[in-house]
Amino acid sequence: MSIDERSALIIVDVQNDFLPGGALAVSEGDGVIPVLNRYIERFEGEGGAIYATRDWHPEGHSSFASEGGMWPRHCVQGSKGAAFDYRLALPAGTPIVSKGTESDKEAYSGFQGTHLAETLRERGITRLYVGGLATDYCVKNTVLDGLQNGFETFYLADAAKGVEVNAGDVANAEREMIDAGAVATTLDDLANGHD
Ligand code: VGL
Ligand code: ZN
Repeated sequence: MSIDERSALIIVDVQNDFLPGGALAVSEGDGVIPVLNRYIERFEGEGGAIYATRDWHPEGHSSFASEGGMWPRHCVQGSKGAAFDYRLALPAGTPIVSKGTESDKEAYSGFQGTHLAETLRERGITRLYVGGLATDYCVKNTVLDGLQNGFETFYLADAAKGVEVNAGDVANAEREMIDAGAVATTLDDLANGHD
């Protein structure tokens, strides 16, 4: 079994602010870009769907340190920091899922406060392949919500990087996803049909 029209690649938050030089940079976060581009090629070639999520906060979002939150100001709607990295080869027309758009609500998951689950179901999607930034926040929560919503959910272990606020956060996040029923996979696994 491999990628088909019931499969969706979910690219999480590959935005300038989460990349080196950005406001909330994930160390070596740009390393996921060439790998995600290869997944994009595979999904395009094999008829899979592709979605991209973005963190899309209003000014003064409650997650910002200025408001007592735990993060520096990041991914403000329309800012350069909120834009996708130019190297990410999103096909024209890729649906964009904006989250964290309400001032007083944190939304680490692409499903939270969005219509992603319904959209995927309406399209007949049953399997999700989730990668991007950051493993220990938005990737993890998107994977967990994917499972919660009844999708067979794969974690792209070679195409995700974490913030690691505390040492071990990424390893813990990976364990949590697997324990919840996610399957860790890589490009090689897909090529060899292990999924
Ligand atoms: C994220 C921290 C704050 C993420 C978003 O995309 O993982 N992390 N907002
Ligand atoms: Zn955020």
